[in-house]
Amino acid sequence: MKKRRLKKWAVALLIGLVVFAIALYLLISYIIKINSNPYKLSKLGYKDDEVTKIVNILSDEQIKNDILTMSYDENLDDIVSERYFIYANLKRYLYYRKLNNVSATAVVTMVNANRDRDYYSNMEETDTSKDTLMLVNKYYYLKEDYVPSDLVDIATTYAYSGNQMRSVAYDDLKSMFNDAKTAGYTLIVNSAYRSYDWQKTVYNSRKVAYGLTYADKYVARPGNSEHQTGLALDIVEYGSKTEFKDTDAYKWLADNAYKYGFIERYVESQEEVTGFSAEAWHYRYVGKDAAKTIHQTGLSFDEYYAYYVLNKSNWL
Ligand code: DAL
Ligand code: ZN
Repeated sequence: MKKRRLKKWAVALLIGLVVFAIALYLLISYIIKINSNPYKLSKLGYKDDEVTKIVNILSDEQIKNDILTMSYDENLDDIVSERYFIYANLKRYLYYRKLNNVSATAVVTMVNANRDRDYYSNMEETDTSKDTLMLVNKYYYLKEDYVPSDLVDIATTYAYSGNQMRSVAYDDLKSMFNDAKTAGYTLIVNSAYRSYDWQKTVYNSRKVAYGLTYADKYVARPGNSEHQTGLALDIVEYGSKTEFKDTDAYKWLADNAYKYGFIERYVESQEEVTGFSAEAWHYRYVGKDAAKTIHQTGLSFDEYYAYYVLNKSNWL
């Protein structure tokens, strides 16, 4: 009799413990859930598929410190999924998208190239230690007294006399022009290194003749020209009267320049990004690795710089 009562008591205790354990488990699970980023995101209004994308791409810290402090944004999931998404630009992307009804790809392209800001605004001195990858455009400038330390005269086989460029790119230029010649095209450099003062003269004369808007479309302001880097070259076909962009020589150069570390810098499809009208003749030395990536991806150098040079952590 006593034994039986004890048995019953033991069973009741066991059941009680199991129920308690289940209740505790459910409570802990619930607490963990309501403190998790996915739950908090869904509470903010993000749908399941949006939550999945966001948690797969952003870190817990990024979600906690930034995303959860902002209100729901219907463009967030598309923007973070972009190939060239840079986390540091997130708020600028979202703001730009609010003002412009364009695709997530266009948003990332424009903001990475600083095009959410007016040309020649928010200017920063460029980091010349980036060497052949230094970016000079309408947002990054070179100081008036910047002169490359390794300028060399370009032989008249390759350039009209009086032209200089950085020696770091000279061998590649010679190989490129020699191979072009073998392919049947004689290329020549019209204009290479231009000092700050020289660029000032070019820009001012264009401004006086045609006005500010026109000048800004075709010529960089002094300090903002790639020609001051000694890495930019204006190339044409020797002796040809045809506009360079309509020549086979141009076609050869556009297709092959990357193999020698050069890129066509101002292309028609990127006028909105670079801020310059297309210039079939203007080539920029960036080195072979960068030139190859730019050739393969179709990125502008401005976007390449933002993603691959400044934001290296993105691709390690
Ligand atoms: N024409 C190019 C943009 C320059 O002036 O540097
Ligand atoms: Zn040029």
